[in-house]
Amino acid sequence: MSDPVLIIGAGGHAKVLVEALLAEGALIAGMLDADPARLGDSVLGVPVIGDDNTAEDFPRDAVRLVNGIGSIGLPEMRRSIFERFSARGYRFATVVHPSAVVASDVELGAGAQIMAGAVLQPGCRIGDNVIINTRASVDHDCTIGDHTHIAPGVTLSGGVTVGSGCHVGTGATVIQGVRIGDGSVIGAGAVVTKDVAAGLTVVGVPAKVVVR
Ligand code: JB3
Repeated sequence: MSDPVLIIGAGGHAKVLVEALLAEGALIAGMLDADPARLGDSVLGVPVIGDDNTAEDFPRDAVRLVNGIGSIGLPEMRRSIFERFSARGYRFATVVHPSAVVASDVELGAGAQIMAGAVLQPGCRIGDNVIINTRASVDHDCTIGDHTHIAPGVTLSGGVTVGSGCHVGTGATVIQGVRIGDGSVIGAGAVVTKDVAAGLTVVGVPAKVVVR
């Protein structure tokens, strides 16, 4: 990484990103948080320097952003941060923790975040603003749509397609070849054995629809 990065948010997800960025050797210019009470805090030694307006103090071509807003359900706030700053001409850095295993041909979208211990096998395509969280395993030829969060410990078998704006909850398993539609939520620990249409929430083993 060459340009310094600014992290949007200073909560739990941002803290894990700071650790990954420091491990990558990135230069972190600071963190921006909407909560004025956070101004002056530091996270693993990185200062909170302002809110989103503070980004204007940095020329767009001399800094890259890291989206530190996570999600525990649909990633709408995270998506909105990415779209709002992208529309204003900012670039988002990809983050790949050095302990992640990323096959040589994997395609990573703008701002994709691959956290510690994740494994991405050959043929995978990871969209913009995606989180592949701690120790998630994404096997060969999977496609993950923009803004989707693959939570810690998820297992995706080969050839799985996950749409955009989805949440695949902690420890869920998706068997090979399954397609998950845009905006779906997969509950923590679910085992998904069949395709899931767009906009559904499924839970359980085997996973069943609970919200349409
Ligand atoms: O499950 C895991 C491993 N991580 C979760 C992550 C994926 O999602 C984590 O446990 C949390 O559930 C969640 O992390 P996140 O998004 O960091 O949540 P939280 O710890 O609540 O921190 C959110 C921070 O973002 C707060 O400090 C807010 O003030 C700040 N914030 C909210 N909206 C914002 C904005 N900051 C900026 N700059 N701009 C905003 O619009």
